[in-house]
Amino acid sequence: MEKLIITACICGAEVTKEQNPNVPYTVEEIVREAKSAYDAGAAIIHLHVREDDGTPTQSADRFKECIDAIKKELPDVIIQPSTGGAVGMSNEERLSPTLLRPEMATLDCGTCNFGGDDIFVNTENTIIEFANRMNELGIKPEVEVFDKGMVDMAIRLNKKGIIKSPMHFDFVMGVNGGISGTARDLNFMVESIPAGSTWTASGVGRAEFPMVTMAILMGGHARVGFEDNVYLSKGVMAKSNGELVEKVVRLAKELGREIATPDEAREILGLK
Ligand code: KMH
Ligand code: ZN
Repeated sequence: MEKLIITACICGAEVTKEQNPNVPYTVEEIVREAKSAYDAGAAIIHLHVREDDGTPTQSADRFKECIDAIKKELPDVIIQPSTGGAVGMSNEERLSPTLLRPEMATLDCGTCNFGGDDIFVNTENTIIEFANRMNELGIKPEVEVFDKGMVDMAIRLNKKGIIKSPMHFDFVMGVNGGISGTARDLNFMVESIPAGSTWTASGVGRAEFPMVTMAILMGGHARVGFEDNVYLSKGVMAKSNGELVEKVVRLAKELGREIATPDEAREILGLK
């Protein structure tokens, strides 16, 4: 089986220090968390950034500051900025980090409830606008899907040439408003994508490690991090993103999957 690419979603936009004091806000904290994840075996850092007080921002300047600081410590890591940002941000704001021409960025392929009164809005025209921007700038999209209809949207846009082949999906399972984090539903997602696609599974909260274990067994790739879950196991707070990545590495070892370096991940994902 292909080597396992581990993505660490170290920061997110919604999770706070109240939920886990190790959630990073400042540039120094973001570098610390990226380094802990990389040292443990992560090849990709899925990046959101914050103001020092924790407010989510999509400012290109703040992204540049964080990416430069991470790259100084970890020159070969793949950095994948979010274009999802936080609920309620404008499209222009969300697209800002693409101006830095990262190797990859997320492309959210549909609208869904996000708990309480929150709705994460991605109309068809938004998805097309974001995909076109990434094509122009040579950025490989990670197709973020929170529900099965979003897979179908990506396939429709792929047939029109708007999202290029081979597509790389991230199945975000267990969002309050999206598809549930169960083996049955992950299997449904995996069976729905075109041959030749690659995929990563991530699970929110308690679904994190079950989804990652399934991905290891099924030949997919794995995402963990504070954005999705702040616990190492039931009732045990993770001290760092690195601890979450270490657990994936242990599971992979037990189940016979080797871990991909960033350059091996570039090869698997067809990054330039
Ligand atoms: N924070 C969510 C509203 C992404 O990074 O592309 C969107 C999100 C997805 O996290
Ligand atoms: Zn994200």
